[in-house]
Amino acid sequence: MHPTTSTLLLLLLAISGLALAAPGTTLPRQAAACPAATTTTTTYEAVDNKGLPDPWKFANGNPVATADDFLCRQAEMSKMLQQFELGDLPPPPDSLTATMSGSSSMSLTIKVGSNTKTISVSITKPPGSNAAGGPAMIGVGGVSIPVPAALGRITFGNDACAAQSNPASHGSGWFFDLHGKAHSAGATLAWAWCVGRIIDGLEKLGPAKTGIDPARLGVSGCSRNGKGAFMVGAFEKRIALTVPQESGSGGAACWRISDSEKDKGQNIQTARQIVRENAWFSPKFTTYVNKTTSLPADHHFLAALVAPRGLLVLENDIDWLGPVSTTACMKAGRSIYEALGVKGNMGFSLVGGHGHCSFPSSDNANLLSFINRFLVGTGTANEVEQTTAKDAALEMSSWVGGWSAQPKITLPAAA
Ligand code: MCU
Repeated sequence: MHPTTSTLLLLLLAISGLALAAPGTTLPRQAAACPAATTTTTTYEAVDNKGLPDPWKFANGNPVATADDFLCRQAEMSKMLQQFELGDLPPPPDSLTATMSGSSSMSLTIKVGSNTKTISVSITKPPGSNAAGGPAMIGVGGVSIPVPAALGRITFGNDACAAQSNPASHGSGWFFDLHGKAHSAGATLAWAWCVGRIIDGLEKLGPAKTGIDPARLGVSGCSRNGKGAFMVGAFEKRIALTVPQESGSGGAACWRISDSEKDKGQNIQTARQIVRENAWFSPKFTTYVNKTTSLPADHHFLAALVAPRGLLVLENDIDWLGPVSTTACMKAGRSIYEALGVKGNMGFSLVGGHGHCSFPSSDNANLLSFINRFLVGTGTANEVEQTTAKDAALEMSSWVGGWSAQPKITLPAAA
């Protein structure tokens, strides 16, 4: 039997449908940047705001109503976080060269002004990857989540980029060798910049040499390195999937909510404690840690910066990490994804009863669905919003009750 024109057409449609579903084309990427003309403010005022800052209002009070507005609000959120707590994110380096030594080590030579550093990065190619390369997970100091064997792995030695022993670590590491010891960046933001250089190297060498498709990179890390993984996803837009694990305070928790929990007698890490413990944040942050209600940006904005890309936030019910704070903060973050019509691109899972950084097997399917959706390019992500924190304890209306009505924004189609 000869195929009719309509069956041929159907066949063609099916083929083009398959082509559209190919990995790399279905992954939500960061949309375009904010049109430059609308980003005029370079420094922001402190606020006096008990509730979480309203994502739907610019600092000047203007509403955030369109896709362009949102992209510009993201730029504003990024600058605010840098100004108040993280320090400055430098531009890309003046030059970067990359070479592979053997099949599992990439060497980068990076030049900023008159400073030059050469670093090596350990890479495990995705098994059987072809010239197009496969997906890979970047581990900030390694990963503590089960990464499927089909993925490549990149170990980011974050301590060498910016040290994290104590507050006096600020200024140590190859980030500071390049930018100067007095650079304002806290370690977690420095790590985001350093990961950006690894991605530069992967892009320069190309998938045929590295085995990795730089458009299909995930990032994860646990605890202090989970704070880092969140910053990497928020500030490095080439990351397709961000999985911060048990990042707690300084990661998925909001500063204001942690302070409020502390005031209720919880043994929870707060901003004023964290700057005395380590160099994760900028020295600039010390000005605000005793009055977190003055911050124009809190950590629900980290989720807003990752949006619309894949984000799966994993938490634990350990008091110090702030289960109420991480849940309420990330609920607020997820409502931002919702306004963008991509609520499912962000998941939040707080499962208790397991050791710190030991991944609970009950989350296996959720994690796999996010990896498949955002890195492999197959299937749909599970709908994930679960927590042991009780609704009443979350007091959501006191955190987001003062926000403008949630807009409906459609970001431009992925490039
Ligand atoms: C949850 O991350 C940190 C926490 O912020 C610190 O206060 C504590 O000392 O260490 C945690 C961690 O990194 O554990 C491995």
